[in-house]
Amino acid sequence: QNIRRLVLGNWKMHGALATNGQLLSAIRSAWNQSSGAAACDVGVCVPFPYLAQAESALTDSDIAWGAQDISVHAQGAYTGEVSGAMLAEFGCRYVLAGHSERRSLHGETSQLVADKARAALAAGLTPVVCVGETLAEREAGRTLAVIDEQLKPVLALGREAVAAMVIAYEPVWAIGTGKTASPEQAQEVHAAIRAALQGVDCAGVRVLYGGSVKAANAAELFAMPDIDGGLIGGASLVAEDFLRIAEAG
Ligand code: G2H
Repeated sequence: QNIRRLVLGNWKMHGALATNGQLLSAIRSAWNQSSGAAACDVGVCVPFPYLAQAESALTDSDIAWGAQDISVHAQGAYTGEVSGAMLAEFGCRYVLAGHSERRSLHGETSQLVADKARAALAAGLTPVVCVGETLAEREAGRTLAVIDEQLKPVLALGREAVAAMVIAYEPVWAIGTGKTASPEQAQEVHAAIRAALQGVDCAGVRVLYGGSVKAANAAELFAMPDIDGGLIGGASLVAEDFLRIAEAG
């Protein structure tokens, strides 16, 4: 099956107006001149305050933008939360749901992550649902069981919902650590995710790999049969690196 690739940057809590401006215009002009856009979708998930900047810098380009989190609520007395409708007003296409930093630092459960995915879909956004095991879970031989548990409430949203999502596999032990899963290690989990997606008739959903993806290792990861692109943290902050990864997509 030929699944269109996606390379998505996750800036995390990095950036400033001046440096963002340089980064966004560098990736915009280079990607627009590249032939890569024919084969691969590219986007950047920026901190909330910079959504308007991303929108004005990237409108009418081949690069989409999005946010890193979303409220499960549509509106109301939820101080500090940001709704899907608000993200849509700023032209977001993507929103991350359940990044491991949200799960571990903010106690997000797999059910909450599924609720966030549903809120994103309701606002017309593409949720990028992140799953991944910790080092302790991997060493205990629980990797596939953990992924299964994390996917369960998401898959329960049903075929139509799942078909409109992106899944990202990010082994927690490989995030920002410089350790990358080997292509074979990643492929094993991606194949299991693909099988779970197939169970709801959604085998065509894109499954991204994330965790210390760099220009030097992107091509070998993306060459694996069930890896459909990447979720890129640190390397998405350097235009040249991010573009090289996108070219590998
Ligand atoms: C995983 C990834 C992007 P990094 O968190 O979401 O970050 O590429 O820095 O490991």
